[in-house]
Amino acid sequence: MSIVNVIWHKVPDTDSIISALVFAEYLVKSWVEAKAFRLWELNNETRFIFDNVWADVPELSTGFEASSKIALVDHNEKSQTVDNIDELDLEYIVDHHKIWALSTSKPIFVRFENIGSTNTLLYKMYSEASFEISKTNAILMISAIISDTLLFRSPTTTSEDVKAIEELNKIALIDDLEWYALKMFNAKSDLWDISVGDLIKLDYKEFDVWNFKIWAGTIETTNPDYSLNRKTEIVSKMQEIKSENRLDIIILSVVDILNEKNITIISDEHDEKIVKDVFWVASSDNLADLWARISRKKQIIPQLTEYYNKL
Ligand SMILES: [Mn+2]
Repeated sequence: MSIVNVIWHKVPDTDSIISALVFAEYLVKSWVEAKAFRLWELNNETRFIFDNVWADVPELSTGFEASSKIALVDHNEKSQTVDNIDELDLEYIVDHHKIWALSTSKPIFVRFENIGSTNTLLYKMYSEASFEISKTNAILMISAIISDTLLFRSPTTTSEDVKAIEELNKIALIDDLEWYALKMFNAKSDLWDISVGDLIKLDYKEFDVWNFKIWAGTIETTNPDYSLNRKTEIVSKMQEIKSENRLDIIILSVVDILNEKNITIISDEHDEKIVKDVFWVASSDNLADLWARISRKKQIIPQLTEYYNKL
């Protein structure tokens, strides 16, 4: 039997990377040969978490041959996964995002729930199967849930996420979760040596609505001024990315995690008008104040999707 390659989306965040590791282990415990791969470098937050527990980072994949078995975690859209997904043998999806144009040629295993983190879902799957969770994995899974829910600040948070952290912490034994979360957020905000191009691509979702191509980037940070002060450079790079990728719209939300505020950078007048129509906010000097819309998944992408759906 050939191995199942468990992969996360192209631009990996903490939840997706840890999901891949934890789900690969779940498959192995279920007697399915599986291995987690990464498609990209880790961001500073994820690096901090892995260093903290001395966990091994999954190998970088150089691509998968046609017919390789694949499991997708924390994503399900073609625009966010490996380029040759259509040639691969998709067997599993474990995710908590919206679903767009998903189709397969044979029955597969899927598990979706409307909860704050894929790791909460994996925690439930481990519990249901009575699989043991190691201390290292418990710390990793807690970190992933903290990262996706911004320690319960995000409106995506459910009581199941809270419960999962509570239960996992009986194994992980992290004394002060607030303090630990702040260390994570500060690591994520440490962007002093990053180029503007990498900053824009740090955490973005590209998605299609019919023929429209939408790019929604986010910088979750405890230091929003750092990015906002580089606005001029960022705007011109965003214009470049927009024309290179033939995007219909590109936005970059600078999310102040601790104050729960979203200032979004917009690169041209066309996008300014759309942001105004969608979110009912005026923008000036390439900035729109989107108030407390700190969840891209719930407060940005659905609204943009609905707008383009109606065009
Ligand atoms: Mn996630």
